[in-house]
Amino acid sequence: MDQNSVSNDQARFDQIIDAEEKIEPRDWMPEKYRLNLIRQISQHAHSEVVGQLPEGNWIGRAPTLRRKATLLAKVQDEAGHGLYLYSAAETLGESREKMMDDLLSGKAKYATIFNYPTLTWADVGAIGWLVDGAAIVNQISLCQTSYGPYARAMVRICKEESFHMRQGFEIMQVLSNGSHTQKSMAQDALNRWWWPTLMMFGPHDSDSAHSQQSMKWKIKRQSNDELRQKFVDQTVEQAKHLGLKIPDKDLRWNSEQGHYEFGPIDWDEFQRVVKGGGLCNRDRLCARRRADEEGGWVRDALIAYEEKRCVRDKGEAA
Ligand code: FAQ
Repeated sequence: MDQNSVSNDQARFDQIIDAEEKIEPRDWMPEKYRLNLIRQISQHAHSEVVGQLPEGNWIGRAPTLRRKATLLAKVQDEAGHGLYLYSAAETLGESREKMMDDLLSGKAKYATIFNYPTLTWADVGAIGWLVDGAAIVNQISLCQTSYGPYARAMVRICKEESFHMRQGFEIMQVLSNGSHTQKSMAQDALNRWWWPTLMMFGPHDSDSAHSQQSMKWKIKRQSNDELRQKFVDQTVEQAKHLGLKIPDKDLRWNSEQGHYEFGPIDWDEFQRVVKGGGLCNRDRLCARRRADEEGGWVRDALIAYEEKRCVRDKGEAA
């Protein structure tokens, strides 16, 4: 390709980004834009898929039939989100097999939050309220991302995530208004999930390796710190409504800024969990590897069926 056509392509790409239009799979895009998107979208997909495991742990022990049916539907939705996202990454030329291999070999990252254990039923409520709540704050922003297939997947996912958040909040509401023991369970879950949830938004802007370029390309529309602040501001009010206490002695309303100030995040813990040292990293990968092995026969059967159908169709066409 000559130099002129590359600069024309780049100019067209810049024009689409500036005009707030979407880059589509067949459009020219800078190689680094493509690779950065594959990185972010595939990590996001892995998070959805691994994210089924902490709550899946409670499907067999949900306290009522209604709770069980709702939880089943929620966990199934997360699998669906993974599929939309893997499909979006495939439009950038990445194969599903490569993404899966990277997850199963431990090479790929996924959100650290899913490496924490779900010890009580209240954790299911806390995940819906806090983890899905944080995911929505981030994903509403991503509905405006510059890559078309990712933006469209986000719109669909956000609709389902808001149902997830409501079911989690409702579990917390019932527990908070229940017996002393139930309220203590809800508080204990909030105590354990609060700080890891704040880590979901990624490192502070000053330490975020990808943010600057991703914001220029409009892959990310708001920074890690902006989104984290938005989440804190809305969630502190919700905790008050539940009568629960956010486990942060430095939390205070700053009326000049119109925001809650909060205490320091333990980034050493974040790095430890990213590197595989969380309580459940090993269990999560083992569970995904087992699922991959046990599902192998289904994939083989589907491929064999497809091959047979192609041979039959060719025969009929001849
Ligand atoms: N965990 O330069 P940045 C959900 C890594 S979905 C692990 O700031 P970026 C639904 C980052 O990858 C939750 N690693 O990176 C659900 C990078 O490493 P790399 C997932 C993290 O991409 C609910 C390095 O640190 N959501 O919860 C994390 O610009 C309930 C430097 O960071 C998404 O993925 C982390 N939390 O910003 C399911 C949303 N944070 O690649 C089941 C889409 C950062 O250089 C139950 N993703 N790192 O090796 C994003 O918005 C962005 O990727 C960020 C990170 C904001 C996560």
